[in-house]
Amino acid sequence: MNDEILRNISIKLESLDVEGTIEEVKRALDREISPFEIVKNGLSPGMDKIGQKYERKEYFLSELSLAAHIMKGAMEVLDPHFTASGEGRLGRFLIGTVKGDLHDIGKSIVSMMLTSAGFEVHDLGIDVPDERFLEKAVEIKADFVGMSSLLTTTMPGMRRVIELLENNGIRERLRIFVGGAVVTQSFADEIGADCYAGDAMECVRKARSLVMNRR
Ligand code: B1M
Repeated sequence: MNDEILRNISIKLESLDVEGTIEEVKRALDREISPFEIVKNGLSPGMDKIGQKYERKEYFLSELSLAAHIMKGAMEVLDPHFTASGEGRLGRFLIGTVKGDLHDIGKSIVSMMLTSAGFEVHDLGIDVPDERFLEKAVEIKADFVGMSSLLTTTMPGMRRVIELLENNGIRERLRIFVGGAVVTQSFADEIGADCYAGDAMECVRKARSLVMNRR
């Protein structure tokens, strides 16, 4: 039954059914399926299918925008269910999508899951200028800086931000996370990031393990 609901979420999202997707998400919550599972096994597979349709030129930008709108609606429904635990006791996590990049669905999921896992998350949003990461990291005394990029053309922004943090003497006290569809472990290694995460759960797991090892 639960698998069927999750499959329905994916199908409704893929077919760009605004109300149907939200209804299925609410049905999943009523069935006590966790918000993590709804994202991982319902919404994310739906977004993947949409990406594939875009690649096959069956969907165009207008469809992608509508999909993003539906995702946001679904995340608003899920948000209160990602109950914050520990009130930020695990550390301050600054996050944003790098300059020139407007993709925010994945980054917002990561933010919500980190909050829910007990981090104090400061989300700078999308198209974040390099200097903004630096200013905010200093202002909040961040423990972690996380950057998201979905475009090959915006990935170099991650390297620039790391260099900026280095040149201003705060790199060493931070843990830097990178992720997003185009980012890989080897790119993370190349630019000197501390952690790469392929999805939101991996990001939470790695951040938590760094905190635990530090204690
Ligand atoms: Co765009 N887009 N898009 N798009 N878009 C991609 C990324 C693309 C792969 C589609 C394709 O061509 N196959 C392609 C990039 C190709 C490349 O560079 N290699 C692309 C392109 C080309 C573009 C435009 C240039 C198109 C154009 O205008 N011609 C344009 C660029 C705009 C810009 O940013 N300047 C554009 C625009 C858009 C929309 C605005 C229409 C819309 C975004 C709306 C929004 O975000 N509010 C959009 C969408 C929806 C997509 C796809 C279809 C889906 C992205 C998404 O939300 N996935 C995408 C195709 C695809 O990825 N298959 C595509 C779901 C999300 C949950 O996954 O973001 O990967 P993701 O996040 C995951 C993990 O990656 C990870 O955790 C998340 C949750 O598990 N993660 C992190 C993410 N950030 C992390 C950070 C971390 C750790 C983990 O640490 C800090």
